[in-house]
Amino acid sequence: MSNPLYDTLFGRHAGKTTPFLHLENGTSLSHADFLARAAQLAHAMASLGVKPGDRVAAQIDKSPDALALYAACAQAGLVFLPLNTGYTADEVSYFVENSGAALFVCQDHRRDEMSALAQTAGAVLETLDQDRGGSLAERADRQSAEFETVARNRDDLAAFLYTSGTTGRSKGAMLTQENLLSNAQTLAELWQFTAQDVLLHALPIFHTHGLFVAVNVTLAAGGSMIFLSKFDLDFLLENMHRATAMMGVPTFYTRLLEDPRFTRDRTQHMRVFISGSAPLLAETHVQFEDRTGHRILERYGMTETNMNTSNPYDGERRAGTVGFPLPGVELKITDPASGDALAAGEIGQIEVRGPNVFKGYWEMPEKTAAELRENGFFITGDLGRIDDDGYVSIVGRDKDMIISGGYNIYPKEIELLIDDQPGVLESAVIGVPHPDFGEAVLGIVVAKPAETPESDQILKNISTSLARFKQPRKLIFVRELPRNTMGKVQKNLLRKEYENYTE
Ligand code: MCA
Ligand code: AMP
Repeated sequence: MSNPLYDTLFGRHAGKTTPFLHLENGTSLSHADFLARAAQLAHAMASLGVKPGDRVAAQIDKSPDALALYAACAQAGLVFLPLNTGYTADEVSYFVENSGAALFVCQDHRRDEMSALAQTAGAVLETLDQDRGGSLAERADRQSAEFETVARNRDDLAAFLYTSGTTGRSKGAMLTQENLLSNAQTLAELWQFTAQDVLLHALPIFHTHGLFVAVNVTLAAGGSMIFLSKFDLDFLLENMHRATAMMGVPTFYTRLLEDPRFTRDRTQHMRVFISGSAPLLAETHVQFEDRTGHRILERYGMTETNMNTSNPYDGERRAGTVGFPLPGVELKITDPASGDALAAGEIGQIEVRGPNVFKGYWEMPEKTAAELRENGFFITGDLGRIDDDGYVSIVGRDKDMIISGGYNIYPKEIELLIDDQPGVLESAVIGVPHPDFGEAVLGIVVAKPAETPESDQILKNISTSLARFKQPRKLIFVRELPRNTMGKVQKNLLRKEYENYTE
């Protein structure tokens, strides 16, 4: 019986005793050991009554066990739903409930905090920690290291990733085996990954970039990873000579460039540096080449689509562009009002179609219909242009979204919380330039007449409902928000007014 995702990414490495994960403590884990652990975790989940097709939500620290949980879900035919460890219990409760997760795996130290929400959602609660600790790890320790792979086909769901919207509640993007597999294989080939590659992996594994791009591409090629629990500049610099490739958000590259220890010598052994998730400034691209001789390879993707475009591996990597549509992916620029395709060079909304495009939003047929056309094209919400040579550039966003350090933040979610605070009439949340994170979150607030709400109190109140990285760095009080004739807040004017704001 076959299970394309498991067989292609994991199963074919069975029995290999060569290292798969090189860990920070100097030890390594072979493919065989990794797969044995995945099998134990698959048994552990089955013993808890979790069945093929069930969702498994996981808010756990990055570790070999956390990655093995992903492999275990693939092998057992479960839908993996990874969650940012920064999310508060309020945020998590929505995901667990909305997805109907059968199992919720959290960090051991947060078990008490999470137990009520798991119970309300009807999910079994287990814990998993970095060093094989936690109740699920202990249960797995007692299981067999061989698990009979559950049959799946390419159209079956493999993962749910939640992505917020401009109107409020997060949507669960349903990704199939085909979505993940086709993208991993295409990228591995395009970027010429082989079994000899060693990827410096410092990204979180709860988002598309760290999990489906970095991990799946490495697995598709049979390579290995230097697997950091989080971004650590010193460790990266010290270990770069052992690696051949790196993937990161632009903040990774600007941080490296800020450090004088990051020299041409240190990058000699590297084959490729890949960037995505947020715009890479053309000046960073140029600075990077001046310092190291390497031209960063920038690509563009989304939670709903995995990767859509990439600069070429062999051809010219053009700064300020995200390259060409991937093989098998169609991309067009359309008029946001009519949906008609625009001529080359014109700016419009980016639409994509291909085996990478998701199946829709979980139990949200209207939202799915609004963004995923019947003909298969997905409306990305990004604004772009294709130049005469076919390179795609992203010139802006039709959606109201902030990208901070590679994390996407939807202002609406924050505005709703601020607007609920005593003494607040209304608010607008915007992204302003930030030297490290690219953009930082700023809240512009209007108080109710004759009221004087306290900034610190508002920030404190909303902090229990909002991950730290989403919380505004500061609130600025104004008498009124600029509006157009339709009454819509003109965020472009606010962004212009506060563009030189520094913390
Ligand atoms: C941490 N902090 C942040 C961020 N990260 N604030 C705003 N934006 C952030 N991204 C805050 C913390 O809450 C803390 O606040 C302070 O900064 C220091 O935290 P620390 O953990 O030390 O930060 P760090 O480890 O240096 O993290 C920065 C980081 C990290 C390495 C840039 O955010 C990161 O790994 N980002 C990658 C995100 C990613 O993988 N995106 C891919 C999404 P305080 O001190 O005030 O408490 S997938 C995607 O977008 C699509 C599909 C694609 O195309 O890839
Ligand atoms: P998400 O699906 O929430 O992870 O975020 C995807 C969004 O990140 C895209 O719609 C783009 O707006 C943005 N993005 C990803 N890669 C790039 C890139 N290379 N340049 C500019 N924006 C990017």
